[in-house]
Amino acid sequence: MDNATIVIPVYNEEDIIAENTEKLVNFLDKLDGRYEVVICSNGSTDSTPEMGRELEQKFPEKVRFFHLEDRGVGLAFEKMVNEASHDRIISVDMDLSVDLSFIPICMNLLNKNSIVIGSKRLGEQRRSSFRLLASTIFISLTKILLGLNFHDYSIAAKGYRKGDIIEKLSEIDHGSSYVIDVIYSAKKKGLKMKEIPVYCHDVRKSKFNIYQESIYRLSNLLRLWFRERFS
Ligand SMILES: Nc1nc2c(ncn2[C@@H]2O[C@H](COP(=O)(O)OP(=O)(O)O)[C@@H](O)[C@H]2O)c(=O)[nH]1
Ligand SMILES: [Mg+2]
Repeated sequence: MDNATIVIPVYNEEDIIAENTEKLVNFLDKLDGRYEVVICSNGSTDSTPEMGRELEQKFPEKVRFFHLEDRGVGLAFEKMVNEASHDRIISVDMDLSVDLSFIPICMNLLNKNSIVIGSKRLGEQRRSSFRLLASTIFISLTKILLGLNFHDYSIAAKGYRKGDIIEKLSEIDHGSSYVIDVIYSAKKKGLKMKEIPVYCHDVRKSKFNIYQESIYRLSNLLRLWFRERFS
């Protein structure tokens, strides 16, 4: 039997949090094994926190909600992993833009891997051309600078074994670069990782500012490279 904790970071998601959490719960109910959905908001200013608490009431023992004051998906990830009751952790976005079939496949792969990387590059995706270009450049640089050969370092569609990543958790970046931090430290430890294609349909406006996010991610990448090279 496979048990898993599904983690979802949220920021001002009042439009979709109720509907999509219910959709996810219905999907997970049909799978074998026990699960919990852990949702963590940081700094949401709309009614997301109240709605999150209502979801906890509506789905006791299935949905847990946390709210942190400071923004940053890395902070939310750290909180959710610390809170997770199961060793298999699967990260998805609140817009459920990645096909949910990733979840059972990932659960299974986590039996033999420490990290599973769902990659939109290898699957189909309908995303804006600017986002595609920015991610192509970023993925190439990650390969050149850190020697990481994966194709997707976004938050969604990633699986982690809690026991394998917990040690470095307090050191991860507080923004979205935490994904690279976790994967890079797993590579250095020689942990087993597996990349699989995912289907992604994402047309809504990002909650991230794409320009700010590109600069932030790039500087974080350079910082990691610099630290490795000169320390
Ligand atoms: N906890 C938390 N979640 C965030 C923050 N910013 C974005 N998110 C969530 O991260 C997920 C991915 O956001 P989305 O806008 O779909 O990203 P994109 O489609 O990859 O550009 C969604 O569930 C957002 O609500 C944040 O500062 N804190
Ligand atoms: Mg999205």
